[in-house]
Amino acid sequence: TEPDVDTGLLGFPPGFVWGAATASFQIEGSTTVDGRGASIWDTFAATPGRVRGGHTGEPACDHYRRYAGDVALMSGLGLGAYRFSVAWPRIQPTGVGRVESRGLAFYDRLVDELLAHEIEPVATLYHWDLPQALEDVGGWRNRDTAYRFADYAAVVHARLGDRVRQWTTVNEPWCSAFLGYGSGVHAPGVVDPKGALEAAHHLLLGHGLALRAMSAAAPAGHLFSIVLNFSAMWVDVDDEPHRLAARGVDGLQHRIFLDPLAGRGYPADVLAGTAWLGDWQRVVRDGDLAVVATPVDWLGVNYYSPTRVAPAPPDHVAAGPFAGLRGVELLPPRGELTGFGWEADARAFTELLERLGRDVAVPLVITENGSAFPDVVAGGRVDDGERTRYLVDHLRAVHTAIERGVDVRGYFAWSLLDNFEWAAGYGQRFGVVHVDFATQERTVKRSGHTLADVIRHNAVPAAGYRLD
Ligand code: GBH
Repeated sequence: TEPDVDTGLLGFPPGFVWGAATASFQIEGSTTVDGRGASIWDTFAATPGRVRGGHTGEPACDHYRRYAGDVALMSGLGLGAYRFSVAWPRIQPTGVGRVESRGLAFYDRLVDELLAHEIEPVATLYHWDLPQALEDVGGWRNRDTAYRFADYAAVVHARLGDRVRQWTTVNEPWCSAFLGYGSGVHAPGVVDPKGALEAAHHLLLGHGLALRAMSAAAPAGHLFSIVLNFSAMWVDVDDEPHRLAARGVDGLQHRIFLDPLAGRGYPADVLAGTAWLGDWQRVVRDGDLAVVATPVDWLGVNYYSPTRVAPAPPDHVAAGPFAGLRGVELLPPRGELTGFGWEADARAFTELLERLGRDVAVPLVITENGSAFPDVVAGGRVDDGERTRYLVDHLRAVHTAIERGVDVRGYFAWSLLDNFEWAAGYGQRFGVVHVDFATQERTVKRSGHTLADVIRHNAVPAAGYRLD
């Protein structure tokens, strides 16, 4: 449709939720205080060669101590919601049994501070910082971890549930399974393709068990979700081999989660395509699929970039994280790239959202979207034109999808702050707020000011990158 002629703005639906997202290990620091146990990311970062520059979870954004200032910053941006994650090893230092009240107290303070600023807390229970003690007995390759996760979820929900209404179980189980146990580029750094598939099932099982544990005790109005990482699979040629290659990657990234969550079980083509690795389905016990299919209220969509796919000889095993994938080649990104080398093309986002609008029965929330670029602070300002363009282009893509009938309820920018970017350390900056890690000084970037304008208008400009 045409933009409003007077304002040149593309308006979002009334009540659309605007927020920003972070994750515990990426921002908190204070990794050894208040009884916190070690997580797999502490171990991984302490292992030479794993994280660029030898960077660790210290000091990150020192958010554990600076949370009040950070909430004030959110308030200044006009955020209506804040998506954060709870560090399991702060709550249960060994992942099982004894609860550390000082860890819970931190999230209490954070939630109270958010509510005092009228910012809705959206809590994620697992954003990759598994207690190391659980990894020592097999981590997500061990079925027991799913039960431990449900116990932990119930503890956090019981403590914060009087104030937190929005809950996500697991962030991007694909990354935990396939980067953690497939390619090993994320913690715990294991290369075991069959184990990655088993981990994927245990993550889904943990999600379902946690949902059941929480909703059994939940007051009316609590909303539960899972967050998946999505891409659009792009091919150069529209023929059968290319379509099949794209479908193969889509299967191992998307449908391996979407289908069981929707009660359809694991997709037949994924089972057939991965059988050569061995019978990973032996870990799927009677009743598991019903637990996994426990309904969610909304689906979290994390989106960054499209994926380029091409067919390869049938026995060719693609390098990288897609455990079990044969006959497919992942092509390098092209065109405009972000500082991380990821392709920036907002059309893929609209395409993905329309596809999810067709295939997913619940409303969607964009729980992460953003880009990494090196920023320069000059005269107290950060003029991140590229990130600003990425942001506005991707918001227009969301707007288009909504116009075409996709039920998208909110958008969370990744990320509020520059932070510990996993295997890339502090070298990749995703924040709409710049962080000087030496001084911990925060500077709102041009992208942050633009996000604030978007929120104030509940609209994006139809053309160009300025609102006022
Ligand atoms: C998210 O993961 C995380 O939830 C968040 O913690 C993180 O900081 C943020 O993204 C930025 O990384 O490797 O070139 O083939 C996103 C994970 C990003 C994984 C895109 C796959 C494919 C690009 N995905 N990536 S490439």
